[in-house]
Amino acid sequence: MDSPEIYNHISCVDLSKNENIVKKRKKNTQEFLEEEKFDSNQNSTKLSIDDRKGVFQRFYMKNDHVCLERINGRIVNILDGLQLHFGVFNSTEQKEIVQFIYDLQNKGRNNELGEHTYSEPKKWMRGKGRVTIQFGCSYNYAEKNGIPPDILRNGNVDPIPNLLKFMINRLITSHVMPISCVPDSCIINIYEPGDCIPPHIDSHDFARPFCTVSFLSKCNILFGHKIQIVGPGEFIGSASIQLPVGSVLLLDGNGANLAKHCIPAVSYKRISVTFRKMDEAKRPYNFKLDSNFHNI
Ligand SMILES: O=C(O)CCC(=O)C(=O)O
Repeated sequence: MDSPEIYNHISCVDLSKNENIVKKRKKNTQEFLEEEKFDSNQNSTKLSIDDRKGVFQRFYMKNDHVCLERINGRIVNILDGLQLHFGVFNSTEQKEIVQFIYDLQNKGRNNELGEHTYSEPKKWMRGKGRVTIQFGCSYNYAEKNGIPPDILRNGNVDPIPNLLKFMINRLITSHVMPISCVPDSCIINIYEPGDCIPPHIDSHDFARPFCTVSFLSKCNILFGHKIQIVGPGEFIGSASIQLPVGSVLLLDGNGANLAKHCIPAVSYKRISVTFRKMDEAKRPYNFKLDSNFHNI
């Protein structure tokens, strides 16, 4: 099922397009949009308005998020360091990834995944039912006896499957994630309507930046130096960013380290896949670095 060949067709089909993305991502967004405008004007006889809109929407990055808060007497942009990327995975790839995640969920339900890989809590109240599937390491979300959440050093967790490695490869080759930060762990969140993720700052057991890819339905992510919990799955933050289907949110700087983030109870089923590189000193004791990633 998870043989190395299986997802080769995805990488091959997109290779030429990918090279274009890489070239274009080296420029800043404004330059890129200008160039796209120029290209699409040149091609105006060939491209319909919808095609041209598609070109604009397909490959670009937004990194000018601003939300000023006063923290310790200083005014800071708590969203500094965030980037929202579009067009990194096409719709066919998104469908394959979602199907693969459903297959993983079935395996998890049949106890075919590692002990700490699959978790499906009982839905005893609104906001408390998110399914998680973790690879590379298992992260203990609950704070216990004042000990902050961290990576389980002794946890038995499955290695990153090939389709998720394909995603990592794409994130690196399309310059969303820097080569210095090749992710070696991943967490899939499956949200049913009403599920949420409460306010948190990702543990410093993980390097910055890290990123999250959104599937199935759009939702808003809230940020704030402080985020108020107003009810089950209901939060008030100082900034809200929409995460469209297929987008990749990269978190770095203040957006990753100063601001908390959360996903309020979603209205529609949603899946997110978060990729992070572990601090080498915090990796699980039995962690083996994947040879495929030595030479990315
Ligand atoms: O689902 C998302 O978009 C956010 C996921 C997240 O914050 C996490 O897994 O820590």
